Amino acid sequence: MYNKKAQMMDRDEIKEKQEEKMMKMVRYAYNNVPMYKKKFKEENITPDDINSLKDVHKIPFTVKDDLREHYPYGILAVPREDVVRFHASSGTTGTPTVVGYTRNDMETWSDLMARCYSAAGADPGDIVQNAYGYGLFTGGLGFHQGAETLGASVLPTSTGNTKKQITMLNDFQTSVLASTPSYALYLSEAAKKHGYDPLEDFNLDVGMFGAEPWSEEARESIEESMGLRAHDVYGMSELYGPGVAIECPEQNGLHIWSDEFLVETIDPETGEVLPEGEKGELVFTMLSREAMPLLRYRTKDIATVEYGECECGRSHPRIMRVTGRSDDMLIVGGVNVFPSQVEAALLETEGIGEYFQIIVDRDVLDKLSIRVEVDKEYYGSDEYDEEDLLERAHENLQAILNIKSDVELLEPGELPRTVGKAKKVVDLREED
Ligand code: DLL
Repeated sequence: MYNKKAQMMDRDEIKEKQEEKMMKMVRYAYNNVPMYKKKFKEENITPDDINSLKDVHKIPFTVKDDLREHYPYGILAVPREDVVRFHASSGTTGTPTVVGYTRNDMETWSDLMARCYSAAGADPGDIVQNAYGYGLFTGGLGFHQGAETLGASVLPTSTGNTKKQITMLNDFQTSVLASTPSYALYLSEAAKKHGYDPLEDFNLDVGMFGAEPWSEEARESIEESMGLRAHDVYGMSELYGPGVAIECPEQNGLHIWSDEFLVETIDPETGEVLPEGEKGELVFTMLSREAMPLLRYRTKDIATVEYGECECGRSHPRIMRVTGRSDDMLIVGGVNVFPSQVEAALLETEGIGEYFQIIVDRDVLDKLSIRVEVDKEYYGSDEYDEEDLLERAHENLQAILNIKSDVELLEPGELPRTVGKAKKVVDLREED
C-alpha cells in the first residue's frame, strides 16, 4: 500500500498531527500573508490566541472573493519566484481564482493523489488513462503527477477525442480510468457505438471519478457498463486540486486526508459550526500549504462528514458524498430548488435516463422546465408509454420540489454530452 503510514494513521495520531501543524500554519499565514494579519486584527486576535484544535473556530473564514480580490499574486506567502506552478479556475463569473504551488506543495499534492489511487485499489504498474483536462484546470496534471508518484504508467489523453480514447482503452488495455463521471458515462455509450463491448474488450478495474456531483445510479450504470469499480474523488483548486478525499473499496464515503486538511461543517447561513455528523457547508484549513496558506476556507459545498470507523480500517473522516453547493440553489417563484433534488426525483422515476437539464425562465412568473432523456432500454421496448412516464415524472417532481414544472421527454442521446463538467442548469432569467 502506498504511504501506508499516512493512510492508516489512527485517530489520536491524526489529532496530534493536526494540532501541531495547525498552530504552526496559523503563525505562518499571519506572518507572511498581509490579508491574514488584517483579518486577525479585525477580529482582535493574534496567533497566541490559537492554542489547540478547539480554538480553530476563533480564526476568521476565508472565502473565494478574498482570492479574487487579490488576483493574481496577492495572497502568496512566498516570493513569486518560489512558485513552480500556477493553476486557475474560471468559475461562472468574473475574475478567475489563481492558486500557486511551491516545490514542496507539489510534493505534498502528488503524495495525496498517489494515496487516492492506492486507496481506490490502483497499484504501481497499473495503466492509467487520464481523461481529465490538462491545463489550468487541476484535474489533468493532478491525476498525472499522482499516477507517476504511485509508479503507474500514465496515458495523458486529456479530454475529448472520444474515438481515440476508446481505441486506447482497447489497445493499451487500460486498467484505471480517470475522468469526470459524465465523461465516463459518455465513453461507455460511445464505446458500444464504435462496436466495442467494454466488458469483453477492455481491461478496466478502477475508475476515479469526480469534479462534479454524481449519483449512486450513475455509479451503478458506469460500473455495469464498463466493468470497473467506480470511486468518487473530491477536491478543488483552492485545496491543491483533486486529492482532498477519496472513496476506499467500501464505497461508503470519501476519506479526507485529515493530516493535511482540517475539516469543519458550518451552517451556510449563519456560519455557526455544526455538531459532528450534521449536514452543512464544508470548511477546510490546509495544514501545510506553503505558497498559499488557506485558513478556514469556505467551499460552499454541502455534505455530511462521518467520523465513525470505516470497515477498511482507515480513521480519516469521510465526506458522505457532496450533494450540491450552497450557491447552486435556484429560487424559482420564491421556492428554493436544488438541482440534486430534481435529480433525485427523476432517478425515482423508472424509465427515466441519466441525462437531464434544468431550464429556468421567466414569462411573467418564473417557470421551471426539465428536459430529460428516456432510459435507452425502456425507450426501445414494447412497454414504452410516454404519457404514463410523463405522469410519473411529474408526480415525483411535485412531491420533492413542491412546485409545478414542465417536463419534456427526449430521445436517448439527445442532450449534449460533455468531456468535462456537465452543465445541468440553464438560467435564462439572467439574460433579461
Ligand atoms: O474540480 C478538482 C477535481 C478534479 C476534483 C478532478 C476531482 C477530480 P475545481 O474546478 O476548483 O476543482 O472545482 C471544485 O467541484 O467545490 C465541488 O463543488 C465540485 N466537486 C469536485 N469534486 C466533486 C465530487 C476540481 N466528487 C468544485 N462530488 C468543488 C461533487 C465535486 N462535487
